[in-house]
Amino acid sequence: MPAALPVAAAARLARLEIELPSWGFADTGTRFGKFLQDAAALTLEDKLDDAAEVHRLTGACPSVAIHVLWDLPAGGGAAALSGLARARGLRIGSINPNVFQDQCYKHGSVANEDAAVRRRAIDHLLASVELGKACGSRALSLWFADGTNYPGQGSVARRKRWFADALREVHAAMPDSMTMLVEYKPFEPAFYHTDIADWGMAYVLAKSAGERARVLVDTGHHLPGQNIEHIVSFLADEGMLGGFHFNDRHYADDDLTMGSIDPYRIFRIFLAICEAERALGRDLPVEFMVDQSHNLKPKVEAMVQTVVTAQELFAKALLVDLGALDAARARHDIVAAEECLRRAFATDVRPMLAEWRVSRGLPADPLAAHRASGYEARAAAARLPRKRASGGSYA
Ligand code: RM4
Ligand code: MN
Ligand code: MN
Repeated sequence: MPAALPVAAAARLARLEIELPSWGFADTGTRFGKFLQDAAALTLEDKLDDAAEVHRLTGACPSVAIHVLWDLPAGGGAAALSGLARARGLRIGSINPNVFQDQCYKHGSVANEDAAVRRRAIDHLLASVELGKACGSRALSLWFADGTNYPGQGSVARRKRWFADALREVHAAMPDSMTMLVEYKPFEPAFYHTDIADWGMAYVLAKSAGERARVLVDTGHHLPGQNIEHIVSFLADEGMLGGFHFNDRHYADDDLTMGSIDPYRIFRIFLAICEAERALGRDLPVEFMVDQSHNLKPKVEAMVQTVVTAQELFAKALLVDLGALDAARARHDIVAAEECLRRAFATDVRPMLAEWRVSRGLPADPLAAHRASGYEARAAAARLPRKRASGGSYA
């Protein structure tokens, strides 16, 4: 294996942009409790400051995903939003509507039996399109909590049609520059059936919504044993892979740091991307986003760790000799094919990445640079007095 990153791999890695979630910097908890951190962000400005710090350290995170009601509880403010991001060297990334927290959504949003609630949910989605237009966002990222808890509670087919109608209406309102991302999740908060439970349902709804709708793969949203890289390859080959929400899991939708539990899985997902890009002859037009809430780790540290991990695992995937892999496949040499993966995965890419970062004017070790910068202590000093007064916000 090479001592420095091969030129093409270094160039591709430099084009890997990872979108950070605003909600990853705020105090969050579990359904049993929420433990506040002195330096956790309270306001949208704090969240953008934190995201800018991660971008300064890694050079890889120029955009921030917005969760509409968590970041703009009062609504509006789109013009100010892009200005706030721009002032920090960032741009606004995906817009994430919220049709799950208000009391009216107790029995669902666009699949609610009550037409007035369905209308209200669609109106919020349409307002989110307008927000995205105003701040130049290129993605409307949709996740729905809709589902049922008990057999007989809902008509699956009728709910499916309501979903299809809603997504079509929202798609029709999107500008050409915007992609609709349809996220799936097998369960939680619903425990019997979830309306968009897997990639197949997301695919069907995206197809019926319109030509700029794609599937979003959240790596934490699969039942145990699911082969995620298979889904990624399949969707990419269909031109229906829209993006990722990266995180790791052990049991359910745990939102743990990417690669902390199963780095080989993330490596295989990146390899699926490398193979799809080779077939396509260019970079896949997908959004690489993080969806994590670090309720115990310091937020900025966890996010830096995430980005560095993503770069390491993508670099390892870029080291796979795809020519040798195909040659081994052609002669049915299973062991040689698997060894192509194992050799690349076992390579310690950290020295190569340190050198690559320095050559780009970035800290060799972003996490160490962050710890040495005093950012956390400064953020805590500035935020703690405000936090005492307000008690913190959920996200
Ligand atoms: C979901 C899903 C969405 C996120 C919500 C809050 O599990 O991952 O992407 O916006 O949580
Ligand atoms: Mn997600
Ligand atoms: Mn999730």
